[in-house]
Amino acid sequence: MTGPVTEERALVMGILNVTPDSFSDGGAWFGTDRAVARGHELIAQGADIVDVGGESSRPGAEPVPLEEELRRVVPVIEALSPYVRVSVDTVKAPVAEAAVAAGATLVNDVSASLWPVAAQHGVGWVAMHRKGTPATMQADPRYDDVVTEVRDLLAERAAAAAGAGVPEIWIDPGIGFGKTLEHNLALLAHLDVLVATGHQVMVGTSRKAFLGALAAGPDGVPAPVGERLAGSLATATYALHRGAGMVRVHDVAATVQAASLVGRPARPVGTSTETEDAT
Ligand code: HH2
Repeated sequence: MTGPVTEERALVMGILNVTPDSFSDGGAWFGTDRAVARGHELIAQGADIVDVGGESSRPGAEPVPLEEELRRVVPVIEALSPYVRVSVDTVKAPVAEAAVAAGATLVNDVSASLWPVAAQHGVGWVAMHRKGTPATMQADPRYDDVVTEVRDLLAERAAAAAGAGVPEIWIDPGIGFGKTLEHNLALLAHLDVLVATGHQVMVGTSRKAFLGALAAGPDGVPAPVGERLAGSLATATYALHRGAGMVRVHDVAATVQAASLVGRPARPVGTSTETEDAT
């Protein structure tokens, strides 16, 4: 192998949480200098987009005041946007506006409601599905048919965004946002239903709680966030194989490698021209 076949793979969005309380890396990149340094690491690992967020959306997270969120994300976006495509992970229109002014060209919106901002500024938009708010969303979420309900909501919002002139639209099932383990697995298994809408699909499973539950030990204790790489890679690879065009991840280097395999066209056995690492 000579390295990732980047021109043949789907996009990998690297997560940069400039927060003290994110579920897997809270505090690790908090503060402008640390966050910018981490952003450059993600770029070096092959991230196509760096997703800068200043407010955790984990279950139970406290809302962050507007001024504080601006203080967290704007300088980081200004510093990174000359080097990589930057998205902003926010549900606040003024933060999205300031992020775009600072160089972001994609609004990653877990509330699926900020398309007017994207339309006004001619930038891309990710519409993610969630049920409820971080404070309450994991308290007994229920659906009659989770796949259809998620698809219908996202298709409706995406149509509104397209009508408003948003130049680039992604839809995202919102794994873990008001979803049980079974809901998450159903959405992944039926990702083709989202792909069939004709919109580009992105998926974020990285290190999420359902992977911990699936990897629980014999005592039933969920695998901690640091031990969810296998599940993260497996679900990202599966989502890409099922037609997602982008995955949002913490572990960029490993995911780039996995994504390169998925995008690689199969060749008949015996036609390989590669000589290194023949085993
Ligand atoms: N998940 C999280 C945050 N933003 N955006 C999209 N489009 N899709 C997702 O699945 C998604 C998202 C939650 O993960 P993380 O940013 O690591 O944690 P926190 O919200 O605690 O900062």
